[in-house]
Amino acid sequence: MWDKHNMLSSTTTRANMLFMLWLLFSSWVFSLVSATVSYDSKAIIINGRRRILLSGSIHYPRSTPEMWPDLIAKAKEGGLDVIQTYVFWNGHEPSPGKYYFEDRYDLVRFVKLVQQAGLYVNLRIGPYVCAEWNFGGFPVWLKYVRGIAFRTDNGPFKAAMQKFTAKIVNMMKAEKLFQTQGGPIIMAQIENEFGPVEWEIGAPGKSYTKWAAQMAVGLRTGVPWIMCKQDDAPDPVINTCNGFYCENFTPNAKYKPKMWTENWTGWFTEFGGAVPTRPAEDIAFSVARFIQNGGSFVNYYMYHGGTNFGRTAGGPFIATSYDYDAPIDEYGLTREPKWGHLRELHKAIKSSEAALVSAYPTVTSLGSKQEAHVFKSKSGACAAFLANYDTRYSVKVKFGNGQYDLPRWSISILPDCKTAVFNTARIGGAHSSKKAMVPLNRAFSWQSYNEQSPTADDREATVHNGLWEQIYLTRDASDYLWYMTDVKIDPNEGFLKGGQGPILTFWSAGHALHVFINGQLSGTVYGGLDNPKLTFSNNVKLRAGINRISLLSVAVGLPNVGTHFETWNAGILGPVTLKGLNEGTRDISKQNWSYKIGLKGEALNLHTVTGSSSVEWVQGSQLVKKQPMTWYKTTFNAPGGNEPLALDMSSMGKGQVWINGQSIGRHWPGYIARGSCGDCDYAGTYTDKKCRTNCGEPSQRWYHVPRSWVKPSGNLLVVFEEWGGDPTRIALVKRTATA
Ligand SMILES: *[C@@H]1O[C@H](CO)[C@@H](O)[C@H](O)[C@H]1NC(C)=O
Ligand SMILES: CC(=O)N[C@H]1CO[C@H](CO)[C@@H](O)[C@@H]1O
Repeated sequence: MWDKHNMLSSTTTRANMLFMLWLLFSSWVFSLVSATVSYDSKAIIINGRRRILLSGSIHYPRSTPEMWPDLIAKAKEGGLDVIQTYVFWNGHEPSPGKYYFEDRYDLVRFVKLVQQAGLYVNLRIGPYVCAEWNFGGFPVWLKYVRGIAFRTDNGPFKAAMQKFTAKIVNMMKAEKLFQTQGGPIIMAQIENEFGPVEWEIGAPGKSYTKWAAQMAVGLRTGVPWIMCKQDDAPDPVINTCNGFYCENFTPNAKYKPKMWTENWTGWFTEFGGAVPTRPAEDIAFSVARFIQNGGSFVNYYMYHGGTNFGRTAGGPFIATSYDYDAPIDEYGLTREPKWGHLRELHKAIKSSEAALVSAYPTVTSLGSKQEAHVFKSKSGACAAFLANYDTRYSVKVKFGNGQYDLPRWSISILPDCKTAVFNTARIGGAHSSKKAMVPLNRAFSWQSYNEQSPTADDREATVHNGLWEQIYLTRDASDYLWYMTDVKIDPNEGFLKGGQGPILTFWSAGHALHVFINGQLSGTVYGGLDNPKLTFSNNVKLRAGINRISLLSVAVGLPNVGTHFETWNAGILGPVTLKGLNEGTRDISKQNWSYKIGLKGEALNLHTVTGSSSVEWVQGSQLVKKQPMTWYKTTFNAPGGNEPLALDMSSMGKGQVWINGQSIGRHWPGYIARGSCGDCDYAGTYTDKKCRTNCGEPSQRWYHVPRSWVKPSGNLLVVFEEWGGDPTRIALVKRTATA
């Protein structure tokens, strides 16, 4: 019953047999041999049945456990079969050997909720995850293991990676969560988009890939492993495609199915960048195009993006919102018409499943830019996809005995080869309404506390002769590191007799920085996603005698992508010079510098109820506004109802926000989105530069306040503001459907 594509060569047959042997062996390891997951050239096979699988990424720490059941239910209602998630190592092992699997990091609970909903799980263990997540998911302590180099043929790294991967696999096994044990996990992923790195680093990369595949397979999960963006994924690991389109992807062996593990539903937002969106018509088109070309597994990255709470955002400069223009928005509400349109697409694909999994497509031309892909099985099932690739013209095509209207850049699906039940460019009107932020008219009553800049003689500071890299000192326990030194100015300096002060110049590896001279803010500089590095070069006001120079270097998320990104520095590495003195230019890099990790307010836990009562706050007419380095606090009662909540922070600059001691993330509405926001025609190849919004406005104005973090009354809201802002204009809003 197979057409020519299915005539297996003897080598592939042999490989298939080896694979079957491997499967038999791995299932033998478990006492429960009831369920199996395997694959062939067509599809993933679950319990003997080939399946077209529609999957969506939901990252458990990017929402709250209270949100999970509803997110999963909406994914199911949207027509998904599989939930895909990464596993976030740095969340699970904050210090070596000390594991954390509670609250938002309760992986077992998340997987079990997916199981209860009747969906499958694709567990992308990584443990490198990229994901715009801090340090790509690696714990920062890992960088300081002796002799380590990440993601290459390196002993200490491989040992650590294997230990964590085995820990997760064993945890899943102990809870019987693999499909072969009756659980929902049908697939696991090792590494992540390593192909491009391997290409760059060569031989050690190649042997690392082999090792990673063998190590993973050796853990005997009983379910297939995948490697995405890894053309040389060794058998039996399946290599899969990531991208905005994947229709032309072919796996590296004829006996592997064509899988698309990251279909980007939108794109992430960076502070300082415009907000990318992707039209629903184009996503639907890309998915239909993949399926019509023989694809059998599609994952939406992201189906729900969520929030980079706390300091989990990677980068540097990744925004707190990880909304991703996904079918379920950051707040857990369906995004229309995207969610509804894709649900219709999924129904059409599922109605065609019998034909799709049992036949290869016959492709015929219907015009210069039009094609029919027909799947006809021996048993009589027939499904057709009629495609119009023309970005400018819609056309009428003849197919079978019928005529079909194909809008430009669209695909119609005919599950019986006769009736077009869905077209990717035709969005039905039945989808529920759009959502908007609606202010809840209640003013907060604020109190303020001023964070003084410390000086080189600070008793808690560490003194070092010369400059230190930032993360080496902070170990990322805080965004903030103070670099402090004293500069002696002779009363005879020329500039003191009128004229400008000397020019202070330094270079920093990033990411943002404030300059304080004798307690006064004398400048703020920051980099951006394209270039986190920054230079400060400005006249500063110095006086005769001792001058206190305090530089606050600020990290905004550690890098998550790039070859050996773990070696990227942050902070002031020098030289630091003063130009325009009688002696000419003085290099102050090599003198004594004092270092202080974090803010005073952080050390005092001002974001908590007990901590916040440890200092004197002022209020009323004394309330400090538009001053840098200010802490604000207020208490409020929760609004009724159950709509998601957010804070409108547009009157503020940069800092961090906490509700009842929990960090809702970094705020940075002062970083205005650069670039141009042009037209957004759904037709034509999508890139993340197309269909952008928010240009000239804050990259992120609203910050999600999870409902489960607020109690009916007496909620403590704390804001730390670096730049200066007007807290009286911070507003609580609810996200709700507009009429
Ligand atoms: C620099 O710091 C070291 C170590 O704290 C100290 O012994 C030394 O006296 C300092 N030098 C100056 C010039 O202050
Ligand atoms: C190389 C790259 O950008 N990879 C990324 C693909 O998609 C998302 C971006 O949101 C990342 O998580 C991947 O790792």
